[in-house]
Amino acid sequence: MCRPCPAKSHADSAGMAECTCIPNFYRAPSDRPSDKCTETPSSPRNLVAKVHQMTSVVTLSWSPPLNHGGRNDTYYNIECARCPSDVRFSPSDRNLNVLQVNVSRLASYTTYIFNVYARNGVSNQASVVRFETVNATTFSSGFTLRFWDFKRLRYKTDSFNFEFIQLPSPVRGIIVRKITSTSVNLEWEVPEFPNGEIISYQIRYYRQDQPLTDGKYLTHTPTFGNIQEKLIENLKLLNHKYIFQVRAQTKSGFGAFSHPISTTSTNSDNGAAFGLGMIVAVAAGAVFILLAILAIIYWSVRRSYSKLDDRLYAQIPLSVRYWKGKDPLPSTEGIIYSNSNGEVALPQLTKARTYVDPSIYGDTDRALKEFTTEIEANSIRIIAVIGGGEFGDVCSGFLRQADNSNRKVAVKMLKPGASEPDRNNFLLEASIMGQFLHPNVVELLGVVTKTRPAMIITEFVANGALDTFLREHDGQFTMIQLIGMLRCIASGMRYLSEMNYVHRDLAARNILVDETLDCKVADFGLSREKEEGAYETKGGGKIPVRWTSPEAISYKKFTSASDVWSYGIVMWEVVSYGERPYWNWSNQDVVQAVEKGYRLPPPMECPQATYQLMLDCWQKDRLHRPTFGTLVSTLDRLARNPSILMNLAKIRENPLDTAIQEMSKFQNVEEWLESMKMSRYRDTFEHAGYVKLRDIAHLSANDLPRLGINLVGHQKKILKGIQMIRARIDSSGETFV
Ligand code: 32W
Repeated sequence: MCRPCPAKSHADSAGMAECTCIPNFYRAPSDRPSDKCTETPSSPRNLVAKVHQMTSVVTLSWSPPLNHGGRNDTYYNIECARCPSDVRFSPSDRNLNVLQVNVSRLASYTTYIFNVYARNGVSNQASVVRFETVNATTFSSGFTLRFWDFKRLRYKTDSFNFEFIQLPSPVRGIIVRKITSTSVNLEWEVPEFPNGEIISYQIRYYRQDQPLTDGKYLTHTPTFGNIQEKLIENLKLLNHKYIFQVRAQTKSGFGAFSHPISTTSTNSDNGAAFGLGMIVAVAAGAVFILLAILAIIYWSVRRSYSKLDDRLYAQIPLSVRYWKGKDPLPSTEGIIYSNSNGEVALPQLTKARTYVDPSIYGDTDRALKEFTTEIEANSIRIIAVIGGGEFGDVCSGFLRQADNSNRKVAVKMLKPGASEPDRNNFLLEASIMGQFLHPNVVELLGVVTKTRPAMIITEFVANGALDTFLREHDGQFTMIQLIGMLRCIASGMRYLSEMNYVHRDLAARNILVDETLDCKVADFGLSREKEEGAYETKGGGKIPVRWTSPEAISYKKFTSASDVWSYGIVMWEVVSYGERPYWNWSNQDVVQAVEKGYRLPPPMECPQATYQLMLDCWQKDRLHRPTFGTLVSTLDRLARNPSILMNLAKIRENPLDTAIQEMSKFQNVEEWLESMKMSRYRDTFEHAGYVKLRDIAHLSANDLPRLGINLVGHQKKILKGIQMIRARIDSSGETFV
């Protein structure tokens, strides 16, 4: 069969087996020879970058190219020149078939250039790639620490801003090139990760027999090219050994110093006594010998330092800078860079007063009068329902204030038809909240008790509950932002514990997040939001089992130390972006596992130090747990010391994890036997009439030989399995199939 060449191809003569593509047109490897030739797509259109004010997440969106090149396999790649090494593209930066991508974990107040490439199946063969460019400047990706003035009940004017910055990595390949009796020519390579434009290099040198503090510093302006060199003069090399180090500086600050390199003295050069020719000859000879020695030293030093080098290079060039004041970025003098311990004394907070248990008033109305303000119902305008609780709905609304301005508020309403005790409990919560005033505790504005329905009016916190908020922003925050949120919660809890208030229900669902990511502790009371499966009735009271310490579960020992346990769970929820603690395990399994010493594993990308803090909160002995005060200062130290945060916790496979998960998997005797690798006794149990798990729960050691299970090892294994089932039935009353 003879056919004309397909589109965009030609044949040099008639009857060719295959047609060649015309210039700039191609066939993809998967195309058939009979397919038309196609070209690369034109560039994406209407590329825009939107920077999210709060998270500094950059959203890039674009429209498809006008020309798809005659194909239908267009895809997009994103390139970002100076993005941090751990930048995150969601869903991806490669092979995108969507028209939008989120870029997160960018540095604060930095302008980034993004290229969006349109590609298709023939792009690999073409030399031109078409792209569109856009730039975006981020806001803060750190957090602000504000201080609360207890005397004036408002923020102090001083605050601290913390953020990660990228510093240049250490310079590489530092060597001494030329050496005379008084000078040295130092050479080095530019850092592997400059993380910005290098403004200068700083050379530090000191005599080996003198302390580092007597060291001298020189500045070198970068020259073009990979190798930089600097002549260092006025040295006394005849009798002394010198140590040299170099570091790079960008506008973010100095990187770490390179490994030290040393030079050894020579005493053969005796300048003045010799003739000029002699000097030159001796100097040349000395230099030659020295160079030979140095070359040997250089290689050996290089080798002995290569380990150190690895460590330096592995050190991710991140640091923290922080500054006082409310502005996003102060003048350069105001910025304090963290040093290796990063210690700075932060102002101490004034001691708070003690909270009064309103139930001692006996009469709710008296407690309310003491601690709350009555608000007229007609000054409140309800807008929308934003949540529901056991005692009624939570709504957003506006409160008309004395100066006639409207303030956005949250209104918790008592549901119609609530009983008198319900109403009392509902309002008791308000009289607890009314005693607190702290930036990290949700603020009560007033109550409506004179008219129905009764209402509790609080400040409105823009981003709602922390657990849902984190789930909606999965993976979008820097570790320092997460630490910032945790710091807020710890600070609010420190305040509450100083007031001798025990929360009993600290959980991410009871934390509110505002527009600046500041967190506020909420929910004071007995009106528990009924989250699916979060609470378990135990002897009258409801207990959020997964968040509660063992001593509080077993003998109702609720203290600030049990709040600290819950705080550890909240830390885990935060770092895992709202994962449910202990996943889908049943409450009984959680209690048993925790009792046996099992603890939640570190969430993904969790710094070891953060995980250690969680483990500290989950100490079995409550007296060994940290206090909220300690937690706040430890978190401050973490926020100021990024090198600690860089060391991530290793996730270890915990046998108990699998054991418990296994345990909830099987539903009948057959599955149970299989889980213990004891399926050989399947018929034994079946013939004896044991099918359901409940049937075997009462079996004892004496029953097993009767069934025909005679091996002692097998008996032990099966008995252990029976005990686990019994424990499960005992603690739950759960019905087994
Ligand atoms: O977006 C939100 N919810 C999901 C969609 O709803 C339709 C949301 C946004 C902001 C807030 C809540 C949800 N903010 C907020 N919620 C509160 C609150 C203050 N702000 C919820 C409860 C309380 C205060 C409160 C707690 C205890 N007692 C009284 C009130």
